[in-house]
Parts: sequence; C-alpha cells; structure tokens
Amino acid sequence: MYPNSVGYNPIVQHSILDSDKTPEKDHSTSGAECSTPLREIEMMTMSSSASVSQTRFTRNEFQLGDSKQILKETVGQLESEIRNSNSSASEKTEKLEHLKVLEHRSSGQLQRLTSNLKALYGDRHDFKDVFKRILQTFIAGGLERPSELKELDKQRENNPNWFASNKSIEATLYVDRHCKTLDNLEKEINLFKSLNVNILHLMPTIYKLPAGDNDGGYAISDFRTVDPDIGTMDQLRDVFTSMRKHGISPAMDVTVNHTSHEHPWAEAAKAGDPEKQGFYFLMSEAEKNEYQPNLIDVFPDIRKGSFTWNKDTSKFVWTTFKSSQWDLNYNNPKVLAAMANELMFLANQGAEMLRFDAVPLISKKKGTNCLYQENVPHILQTFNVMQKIAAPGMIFKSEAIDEPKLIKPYVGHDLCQLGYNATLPFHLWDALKHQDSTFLSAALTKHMQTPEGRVWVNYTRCHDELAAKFDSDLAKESGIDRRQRSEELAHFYSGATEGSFSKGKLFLSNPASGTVSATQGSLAGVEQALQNKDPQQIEAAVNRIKLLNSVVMSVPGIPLINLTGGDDRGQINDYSYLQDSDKKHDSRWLHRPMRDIDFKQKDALEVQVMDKVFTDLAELTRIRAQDMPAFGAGLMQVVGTGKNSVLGFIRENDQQKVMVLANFSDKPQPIDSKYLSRHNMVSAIDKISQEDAQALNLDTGIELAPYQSMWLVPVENKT
Ligand code: OTU
Repeated sequence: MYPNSVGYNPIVQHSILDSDKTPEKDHSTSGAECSTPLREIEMMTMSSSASVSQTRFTRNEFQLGDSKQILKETVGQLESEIRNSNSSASEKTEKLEHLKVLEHRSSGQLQRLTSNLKALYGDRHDFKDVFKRILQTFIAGGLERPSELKELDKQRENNPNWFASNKSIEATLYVDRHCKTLDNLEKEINLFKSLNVNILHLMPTIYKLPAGDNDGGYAISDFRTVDPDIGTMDQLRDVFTSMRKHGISPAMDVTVNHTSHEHPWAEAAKAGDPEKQGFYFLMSEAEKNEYQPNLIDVFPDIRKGSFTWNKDTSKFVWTTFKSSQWDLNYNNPKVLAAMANELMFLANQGAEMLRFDAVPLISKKKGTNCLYQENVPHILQTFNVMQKIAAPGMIFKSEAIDEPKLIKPYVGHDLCQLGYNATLPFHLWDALKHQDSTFLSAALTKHMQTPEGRVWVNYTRCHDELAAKFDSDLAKESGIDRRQRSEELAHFYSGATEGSFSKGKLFLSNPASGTVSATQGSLAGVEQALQNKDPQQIEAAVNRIKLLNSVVMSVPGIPLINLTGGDDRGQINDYSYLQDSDKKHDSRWLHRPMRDIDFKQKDALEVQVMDKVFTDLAELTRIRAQDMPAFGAGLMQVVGTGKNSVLGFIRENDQQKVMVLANFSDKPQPIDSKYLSRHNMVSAIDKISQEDAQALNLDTGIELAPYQSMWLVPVENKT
C-alpha cells in the first residue's frame, strides 16, 4: 500500500554506508565507560573522512548555528534526491511540500536536539556527523509518512494532549493468545467498542520471534516482520487503518533495550560485521567482569548473571534479561539512529503509540548498576524530538516498573507522553488485603495530586508479575517496613496466608521481592470461590474486581484493561504452562491464558461470573467515557472519609466535580455527612449505581456496602 515505507529507507541507508571510513583518533572522554574495542568499532563506523576537516567539534564548539546549517544541508540534499527520483510529478510535489513542513518542525526542535545529542555524544570528534545522521534519519522517516497519517499529525499538532481525556481507555492483548490471527482481530472490534476502548496495544508476539522461549515476545527478531502464523505487515497496516476508522489508536511494543539474538543486526554481528558488533556489548571475560559485580539479576530464578557466551564471536554478549535478548549499546550513536529508523517504520505503518520496553536499562555506565543512568532521559528526549518532527500524531509510553521517583523522569510532554503508574497495582491490592486505604491514600496524595504534566496509565494487572513497587521514603514515613509489607503481599496473593481469598504463584522465589503471578480474577478470589462453589465468596470476588476497576477508571490518567489476562471477565489462572518446557520456568504464563472466545470450556457458574465482571466493567467504561469529563488527566485531591478502609478523592475540572468513595473493606461503612458536606456534597447522584436516577440526600451521611464505590456528582452540577 505504501511501497516506499516498507524496507529500509534508501536515503538513510545510503548515508550510513557512506560514512564507513577510516577511524580518527578518539579524544573523547564521554563514553569512556565503554570498553576500548567497542569504542574503536564505533569510531570506525561513524567517522567520515570526507568531512573530517570540518567536523572537529567538541561539546562547546557546536552551536545552534551549526545545527541550522546542518538542517539546511540535509533538506537541500533530500530535496535534490526527491527531484532526481523516479516518482511521478504529483508525488514529487507532495513530498517537497511535506519536506517544507518537516523543515519547519525541525527548526523548532533544533535547540532541544542539540542539547540532548551534546549530552549523549558531545565529546566525539565526529559530533557534527552524528548530529547530521540523526536529524537526517528523522526527516527521511517523516518523508515516508502516508497521507492519512499526515492528516492525523496535523490534527494532533493542534491538540497535542488528545490522549489526556476521560475518553481514553487502553486495552492490551496478545493476538496469538486472544484470537490467533490478524484476520480474526478485525472481528473483535465489537468487544473493544463494548469496553469503550480507544487505544489497543498489541503485545510483541505479533513480531517475528525466535522459536522456543522468546520471553513472551520480548525477544524481537525483526520490527518489520509479522509472525507469519499471525499475518503479514500489509495486513497489520490494514487492521490499523480499520481500527482508526473505529476510533481506536493502535499501539505496539518496541524493545528499545534489546533485540533478539536472531535480529538481522545480531546475525550480522555473529557473522563478524564490525559495524553491527558495535550495536551490542561483546566483551572478553575480563571486560565483562568489570561490569558484572554491579549488575542485578532481573530474573534470578531463571538466569544468573547478565552475560551470555556467544560461540560465533567468542565473546560474552550483554543479555540483561534472557540469553536470547541482546542489549543494545546506545553509547554508539548509530544504535540510536538505527532504532529511530525502526520507530519511524512502525509509526509509518500506523502505530499511534509505541511502548518503550525496559527503559531504565538503555544506558550503561561502567561502575554503576546500569539502571536509571543520567543519559536515559536524553535518549528519550531525542526520540521525542523525532516524534515532534516526523510523527506528531504518535505518542510513546514508558515501561519502567519501579518507585515513582525513579520512573517520573521518563514521563512528560517532552519524553514519553505516557508511563505505567507502576506503584498503583501494588497499592490497590495492598489496600484490599489490609482492608485499609491509608497507605494508598498517602501514595495518591504524594504522587498524583500534582499531575506535573505527566499522564499515567493506571492498571490493576498487566502481563507481568504483580510487583511490590512503592515509594520507600513514604513507607518509612508511614512506619511501614518495606520488606515485611512486600512479603505480606506475596504470601497473601500467592494464597499462602491463612484466610486468603487469592490464588497465585510467587514470581521470584524470594517472597521479600513481593512478586506474584496471577490473573486479576484469581487475585480477587474468583478461582477459590468457584472451587468452593460459594455464592457469597463469588459475590465478594466480583465486587472486589469492580472496586479496583472503579478506582483505576477514576484516578488521573488512562485506565488499562489487560484482555489477555481476562481482566474483562474475571478469568482465572491457567496452569497449563507447567506442561510447556519453554514456559514452565516462568510463572507469568499463569496469567496469560488462551482466550476461548465462545466460553465453550467453562461451566455455567464460571460463565455467570464472567458475564457479571464484563457487564460491570463495560458499564464503568461507558460511564467514564460518556459522563465523567473530570476523569481525564488533571487534578485530584485526596480527602478524608473518617474511615481508614474508605478511600476518598475529588476530581474536578471546569465542567464537573466528582467525589469518589471506595470501600476496601468487606463490611458496610457509614460515612459521616461532615466528610461530604465540606465538599458541597449535600445532594448528589452516584453515577455508578444509579446514574441518572434520583439524587441521594447526603444530609445524614451515606453508607457504602462491602467493596462498594461511588462516583458522586452534586446535583447542582448539570453534567
Ligand atoms: C519488561 O518488563 C516486559 O514487560 C517483560 O515482559 C519482559 O520480560 C522484560 O521487559 C524484558 O523485555 O523486569 O519483570 O523496570 O521492570 O522492563 C518485568 C523495567 C521486567 C523492568 C521491566 C521488565
């Protein structure tokens, strides 16, 4: 459909090949953390002998004027390439016009691009070439934008916060596990619409992957090839176009930190290509031993150490996660340019959101744990510059699962526009376990009262383990022992604690890590209740799910529904992964069940539960999207309710004021009228239970049933 957008961009590839000349001596100090041989490889591949005499720039010598000059040269070069191409006259005119738009947008970003690239690569003697290559990649990628997406870009340039709205509801699924093929995915649009979903994230199993354990798709062998069992890239583009027609923005993963060991870059590296070897960290035993002592094992039960021996190169390769996932080396600017090229490829297929996987790891520095290094935000800012120049209709989501103070620097208008609110799942399940919302309230007060321009993606469960990530300073201030609280979570939700309603498995065998695998349904008690065939337990489990969903739908940001985990229907754990040798060592498969679309294998009671959970969730999404303008991004104020078990907060914007009450206890909880009247809640409608029915008189307070939540809108507020 868009012939020019498929395959590597010839203009960019040309310039990359062009610059492979003899290395200059490297006088830089930045990047000294990189082992010498790698450094030499980088230099060899970046330097251009043709332009060496004009490129001896150091960090301070390169000025805005130089970047302007490079922009002019780049545009001039692209202009003559377009004029000399075989395209039709009308295509040429369209491209030349768009080149002007790209030039204009680039001018506005030069300052930012300069400062971020200087921070990353400013000490390189070939900095000017680096700058040019990266800017050229952005503009060339933008030139391949199909018309439909250029229109979208225009609209969103005028409305850059389009996603910060109560209408935003994201869902995520594995195509293979949900409906097997892209053809079938088209037929699922009704499901998405009934849940008012307007962003759909397709998990990375959509891509070509290595056979065997590919970390649930997070070892990607090619960002440009769809797994043939699922479909083709042409089909994916068509599905994206059709989703867009239904008001759904498609989203994809990009493992910015690594590729699989079978990606063409890795294959070339294995075959001895020095340029591609410079894309990764290939090290001798002595070199890797300089890094290893400071590094943490992410999956200690699955694999120890961060390096894997590669026999083709007789080197150790850096593999933070599994041995099939080769970490990329962003100390090499060619990696940044190459990844930008992949991002633009996906953007030009119609992906409107890219989820950046494992963001905290993308910058490595010797002597550190190589997590959350200072260069990470500079890399994200650089990608953001690209987005603003070449694809302003697209946004990024940061995947960093940690304490708020660590992950906040990655989320914002100039970084990743969205970020996982990684601490919220912990706090929700923690509050439910303790039947006490005090710690949750404290966390919301500290981190969500001032939105600081960030838009969070809120969720109870995702495809990974439930992790005890919370603000350790806040825990200390609140007299909470971090380790004990994490252990309690793990014990309770794995079902080990006496009286627990939950069923799950520890993800890491050390309970102090506080990590548990389980579906939302099993965590909330559905599995146990169904086993006991106990109607009261079933009701409680279903109500717990509704409670957590109501909070996720009403706090600032975008709610995320994990469809493959069956969040929409209280799906229970799937133990079949234990029979699969590629999966049995990774309990996260417990909560990634195959979806049996027609409910054939379920018994009547289970279907009843699924129906109820689905109806409740669909209702919440409908009310949020249609009736709750105050629920987009924006402010929240946590308020007292007189009850530790009842969370209270106000959401307010110029159109609406709402008081949210959520009872985390299994007992009814009366709320004194004074906690309501001080926020002018004297007479209000609860949008959840009765929507447009009669207003509630709050003069004498109100009672919440076990696990009940309310979205109270005062009647004076005509919404
Ligand atoms: C992500 O998660 C993905 O969500 C996982 O499914 C992948 O296995 C992994 O990356 C590797 O691609 O450690 O347990 O803060 O927490 O990136 C989940 C970053 C993970 C990490 C996160 C990672």
